Amino acid sequence: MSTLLTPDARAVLERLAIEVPSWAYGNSGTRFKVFGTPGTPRDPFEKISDAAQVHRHTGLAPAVALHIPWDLVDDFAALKAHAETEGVALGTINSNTFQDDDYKLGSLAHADDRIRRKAIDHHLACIDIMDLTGSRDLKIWLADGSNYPGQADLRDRQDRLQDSLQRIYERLGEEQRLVLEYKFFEPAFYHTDVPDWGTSYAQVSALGERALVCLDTGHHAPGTNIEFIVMQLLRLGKLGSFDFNSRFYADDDLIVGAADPFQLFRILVEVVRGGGLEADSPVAFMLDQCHNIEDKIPGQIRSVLNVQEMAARALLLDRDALGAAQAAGDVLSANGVFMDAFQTDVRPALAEWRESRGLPADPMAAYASSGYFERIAAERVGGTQASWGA
Ligand code: LRH
Ligand code: MN
Ligand code: MN
Repeated sequence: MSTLLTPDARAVLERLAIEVPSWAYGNSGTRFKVFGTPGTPRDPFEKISDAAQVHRHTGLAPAVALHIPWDLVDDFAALKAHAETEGVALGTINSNTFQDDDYKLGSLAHADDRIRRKAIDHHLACIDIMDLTGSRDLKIWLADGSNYPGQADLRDRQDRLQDSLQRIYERLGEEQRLVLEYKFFEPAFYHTDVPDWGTSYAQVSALGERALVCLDTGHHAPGTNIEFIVMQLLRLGKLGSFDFNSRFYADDDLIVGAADPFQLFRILVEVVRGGGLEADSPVAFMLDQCHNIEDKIPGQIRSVLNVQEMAARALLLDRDALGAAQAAGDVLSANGVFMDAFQTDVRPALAEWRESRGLPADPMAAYASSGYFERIAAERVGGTQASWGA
C-alpha cells in the first residue's frame, strides 16, 4: 500500500462529500444551442438515479441538490424514498426567482411589494419542501440587479433585500440554514444586488448564526484571488458552502479543476488551513455545473474526482516546513514546499485506496463498462430541459 496518504489524510478523505446538482443531469448550459444527450432524465426521479451512479462509482457524492421549481414533484416523500433506495440523500434546496415574468425587475429586492411578497412566499414554499426532504440548506441566488445607471435606488434595494431575507430566515427550523450566493454580474449588467462576498457577508451577518455565504467559484471577476476570500470567510466563520465549477471567461459552469487545477489546489489548501474539512466543519461542498457537449454522468464523476485529487494534494502540504520557511522569510523555500504538494501525482495512491474500500480503482472506466448509459439511452425518450436555456 502506498504511504503517500497518511492515516490522517485518509481519515479526512474518508469524509469528503460533494453534493451533486440535479440540473447537471438534464440538458442545459448555454444561451445558444443546448445539445441533448441520449438517456437524459425525464423527471426528477431519473435525475436522482443518474446522480446515484456518481456516488456508486466514487463514494464521493452522497447527496443531490434540488432546484425548485425545476424539481417540483407532487410527492417529495416519495422522491426522498427513491433517493434512499438509490443510496443517496436529498440535499440543498435551491430557490429560483429568475425565470418568471414577474421578476423582470427583481425578486427579493423588488420595489413592488406584491412581487417581493411572491418571491418571499416562494422561499417559504422551499422551506416547506426542506421539511419533507430533510434538507439542511436553503440556497438563495438572486438575479436581482439593474442594467442602467439611474434605473434603481441601489440602497433601497439593499434594505428591501434585508427585510425579505429576515422574513425567510425567521421561518427556518432549528437545524436549517440559509446560504446566500453572490455573483458579480449576469443577468444584470450594470449592478447586481448581491455582487460580492462582502455584500453577502453583510446581509447574512444581520440575519443570524444560521445564515452563511455561498461561494460559487465561477462568480468572480477574472484575476480575483478566490482562495483569499475562502480564507477570510472561514476566518469569520461565515463560509457555508461552495458551488464548484470552472471558468475561462465568465460563469462558464465547466468541470471543476478543468480550467485551472492550481487554483482548485490553492482553494483547498485554504479550506484545510481554515478547518473546512474537519469533522464538525460547517462547509458544504457542491458542484454547480452544466454539461452541454460531454456526457453528464461521467462529467460529474470526473468533477468529484478532481476535487478529491486536489484535496489529497492539499493534505500533502508539509505545514511544518512551510511554517518554518515563512517564519524565516525564506520566500523561495516556502513557495517550493507549496509547489511540491501541488506537483505530486496522487492518482495511483487514490486508486489503491479506493480499491481497498471496495470502490473501483478507475471510476470512469467502471461507469463506462457498467452498461448504465446504454440502458438509459434505450429506455428514456424525451429528456427534460433543466436550465435557463429553456
Ligand atoms: C447562478 C447559479 C446559481 C443557480 C445556478 C443554476 O449563476 O450559479 O447557483 O442556482 O446557477
Ligand atoms: Mn451557483
Ligand atoms: Mn452560476
